[in-house]
Amino acid sequence: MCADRPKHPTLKATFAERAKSASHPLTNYLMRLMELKQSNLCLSADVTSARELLHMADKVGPSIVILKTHYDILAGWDYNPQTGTGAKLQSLARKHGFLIFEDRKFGDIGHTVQMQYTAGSARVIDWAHIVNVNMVPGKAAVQALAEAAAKWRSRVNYEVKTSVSENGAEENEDNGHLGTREMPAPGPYQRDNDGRKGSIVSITTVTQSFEPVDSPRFGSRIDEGDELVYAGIEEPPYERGLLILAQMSSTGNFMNEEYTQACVEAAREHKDFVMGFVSQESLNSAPTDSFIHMTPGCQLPPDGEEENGTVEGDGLGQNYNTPAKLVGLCGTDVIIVGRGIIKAGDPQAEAARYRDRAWAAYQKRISQ
Ligand code: S5P
Repeated sequence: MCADRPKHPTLKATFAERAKSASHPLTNYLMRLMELKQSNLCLSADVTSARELLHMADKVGPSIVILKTHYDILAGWDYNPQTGTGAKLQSLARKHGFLIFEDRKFGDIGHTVQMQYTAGSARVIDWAHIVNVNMVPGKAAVQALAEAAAKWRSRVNYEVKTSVSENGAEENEDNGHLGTREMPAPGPYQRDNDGRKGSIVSITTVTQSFEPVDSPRFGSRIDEGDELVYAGIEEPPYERGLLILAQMSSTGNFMNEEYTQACVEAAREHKDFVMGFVSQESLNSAPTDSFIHMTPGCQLPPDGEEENGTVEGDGLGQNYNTPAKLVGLCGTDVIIVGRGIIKAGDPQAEAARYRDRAWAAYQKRISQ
């Protein structure tokens, strides 16, 4: 299943060693977190409601280093930037020590992916440390996302202050991101005798300005769990990271070797934003490559049958391999597990089992 590639030095190095040479601050952080939690497990929380997602994140949080979401499959996602589902996830991430990876697979022209990433009701960039891109439209999508993230980063230490005033709003100035915006809002109208809308008699002005803040803007303290912060490591850096979807786990996908290599080239061109890949194997090949690899399509045979058990696909194109194969043989770093954990009778215990097996495979790999 994985290509017979020359062994790259990153396959033998510990995550602590690789953290030091990581070109992306979030990769450095993640690798230190992995060593601290002794976990290279990402939960793909493909449940059906935002409520279940938060419940699952809280239960499984201690075993994982990344929580992967598909926000658009969840019923009841609350879009409020301060108190909604994204903010609550951020809170759980701080409590348990994990990063959030929105598996959005952006795949459009640069301008559109920028808007999908930073705007709209979900405002993915505000709560997801990591996102991924499906590079079919070309490298420009990577460049565009990198620019959007850099712009977002440049204003992250500022918070929006909103004030409202009545009348006298002469100016309507827009100084850009760090300036002041004034938007006339509908004010009271005088009615004609027959009840039709007449002339405007007052103007309400909503003023939004960005002010510097010392505390993290996106670590909103929103519920009782907020006081808890995972000990032993600082909070993650503000930098956002990208994974390029370079290989897929599904039967008959169209990502051939040439395509995968184009993904690797794009990653090398944007090392300050691209952390690595969603792939089926390690793609580090140049001496200076230090990318991280995350791999879905992972399941374990039932407990007690691991020695001789096999894992079938899901009947819808998904293929599964064990952590031993993916981490040990194919050299991936993080396993991504969805239904193997969330459909288990005891997801918490099952997550611990996957964590143990994936970590053991990593330890075996670096010791060989
Ligand atoms: O090649 C891929 C890439 C991804 S991101 N194959 C995948 O399965 N995924 C995602 O990983 C998929 O969208 C799903 O969220 C998860 C696998 O879920 P599982 O239930 O099959 O473990």
